[in-house]
Amino acid sequence: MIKNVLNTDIYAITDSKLSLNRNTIDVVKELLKADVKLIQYREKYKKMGEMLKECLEISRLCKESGACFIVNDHVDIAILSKADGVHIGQEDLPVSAIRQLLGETKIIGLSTHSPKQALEAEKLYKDGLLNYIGVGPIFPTKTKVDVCEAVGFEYLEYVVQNCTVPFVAIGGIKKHNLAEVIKHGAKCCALVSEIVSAQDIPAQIKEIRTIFQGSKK
Ligand code: 3NM
Repeated sequence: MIKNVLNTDIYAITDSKLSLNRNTIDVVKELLKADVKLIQYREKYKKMGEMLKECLEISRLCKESGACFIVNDHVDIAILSKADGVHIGQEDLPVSAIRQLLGETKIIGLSTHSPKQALEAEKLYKDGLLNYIGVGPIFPTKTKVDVCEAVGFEYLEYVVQNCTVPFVAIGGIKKHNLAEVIKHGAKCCALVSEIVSAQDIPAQIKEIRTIFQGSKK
């Protein structure tokens, strides 16, 4: 059976451009202090060497805390840093090729933005190649520059009703709209700017968790 890492409420994703000049390692330490169990390293503007160095350290910290560590896009860095897996987009290498590189035990997540992509991902999941999908952007977001228009709740509901692949809702999710996303069926949500741009990350995580607890169906 393919491993499900989305059995947690918050999926935190790094972005040093939005982190109020804090370095990524310090942000990850704050996330771990707040007991976040799923962290993705997503840095679009750093050199490969710097990313590898940071991922080696984050991988170690996550192992120490029992958190799952996913690297965005860079399979090579994921392998070298002994991360738990990678998260890729529709334009990256096919999931089957990445599975070949990573082996059976690692996590592979794939961003999806339409019912067609969800159905393709569902097949990959049933074939034991893919672990989870991202579903978004639910709301408009400035964090991901090359992403399509917001898909709204329509696409989220489609996935809830038609797919068995584990999914994480993403894109423009903030404290003020999180309850609605959960009510539409999302059990795991990824928030980038809302978490990494917070002055006090553990306090922000606590508030987000309270919303999760108050919104469970
Ligand atoms: N992926 P924020 S939207 C990284 O729809 C990412 O696949 C998306 O950032 C997708 O929480 C997104 O700051 C950015 O809106 C989410």
